[in-house]
Amino acid sequence: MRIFSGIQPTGRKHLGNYLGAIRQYVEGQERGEGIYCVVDLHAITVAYDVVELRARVLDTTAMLLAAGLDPARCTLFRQSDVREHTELCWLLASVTAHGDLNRMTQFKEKSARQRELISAGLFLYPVLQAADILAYQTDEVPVGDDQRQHIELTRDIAQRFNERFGETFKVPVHRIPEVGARIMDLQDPTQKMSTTAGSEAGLVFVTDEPGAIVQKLRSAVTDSGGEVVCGPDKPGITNLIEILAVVRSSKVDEVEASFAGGGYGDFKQAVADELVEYLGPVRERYVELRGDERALEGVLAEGADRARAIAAATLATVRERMGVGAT
Ligand code: AQP
Repeated sequence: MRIFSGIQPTGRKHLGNYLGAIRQYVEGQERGEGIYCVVDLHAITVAYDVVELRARVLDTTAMLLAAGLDPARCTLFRQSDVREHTELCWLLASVTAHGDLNRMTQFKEKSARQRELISAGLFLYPVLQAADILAYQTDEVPVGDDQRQHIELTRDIAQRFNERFGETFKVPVHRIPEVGARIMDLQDPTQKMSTTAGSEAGLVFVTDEPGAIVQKLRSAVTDSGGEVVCGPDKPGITNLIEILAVVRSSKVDEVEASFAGGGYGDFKQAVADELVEYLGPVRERYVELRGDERALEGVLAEGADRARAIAAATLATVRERMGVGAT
C-alpha cells in the first residue's frame, strides 16, 4: 500500500491541516509506505515572498517531524528537488480537459482573492497535484475534505491517460477522515479554517501558546440554544464537538453524552484544555527540531533521493508510452 500526500509550505500550520491531513500522514506510516512532499512549487502560484519561501519549507518540515513522521519509516521531501514532478505535469496537461480545470472550486476561490496576477500556474495547480500523486503509483491520498474535487480530477486524468496510452498509472483513492475532514473557522463556522481566507482569531495554529489557544476557544462563535449537540443549525458547536472527538479519539455522540446537561462555557473551556494538552508536545518538539536547519535539509535531501528513484521510473514509462524523447 503506497500512501502519498503533499502539503504547502504556507507558514504556520493550523488545526484543520493537523486534524484533516497531518495526523493521517503519521498514521499512514503504520499502514504502508508513506511518501510526503512539501509542495513549494504549488506555493509559488500565488503572491509570495522569495526569501521566506525556503524558511517556510523548513517550518513545515519541522512541523511534520514534530507531529510524528519518522524519516526512517517514510519518505519526506521538497517537491522542487524532484524535477520529475514538473515534467509529468506538462505531459499530463495534454490529457487534461481545459473545461475540467475551469470547474475547480479552489481555482475560482483563490483567483477571486488575487489582487495583481491570476497566474496560469494557479490554473494548472490541480495538474501538478495529479503529477505529484501519479508519479508514485499511489494507492491512497490522505487529505481534508477540500481536496475531494482535486483527487477526483487526478483519477480522471489517470484513467484518461491509461485509456489513450495503455495501462500506466494506478488510479488512487482519497482517504478523507470521517470526523475532522473539514475543521471550520472559529469566528465564522460556516467557512473552513483556512490559511489565506481566515482571521488570526478564527484559526488555532499548531504552534500557538496555551494562552492563545484558550483565548481563541473561549471567544469562538457559538450558536443560539445552550445544549452541546451537533446540528445543521449549530455550526459553531458542531465544529467544537468534532474537534474534541478527534482529540479524544472518540465518537461525536460520546462527546455529546459527556456534556449532557452542561452549558457552552464549560464545554468551550474543556475543548481548550484538552487541545492544549494534545498540541503541547507537538509544539515543544517543533521548537527543538526547527533550530537545526542542517538536519532538516538532510532529511529532505535523503527523501528526495528516494522519491526521485520512484518518480524517474514512472517518467521513463510515460515518455515511452507517449512517444516523447529518444528510444
Ligand atoms: N479546515 C480544514 N479542515 C480539514 N483539513 C484541512 N486542510 C486544509 N484546511 C483544512 C487539509 O490540509 C492539507 C494541507 O493543505 P494545504 O497544503 O492546502 O495547506 P494550506 O494552504 O496551509 O491550507 P489551507 O488552509 O487549505 O489554505 P488555503 O485555504 O489558503 O488554501 C490538505 O490535505 C487539506 O485538505
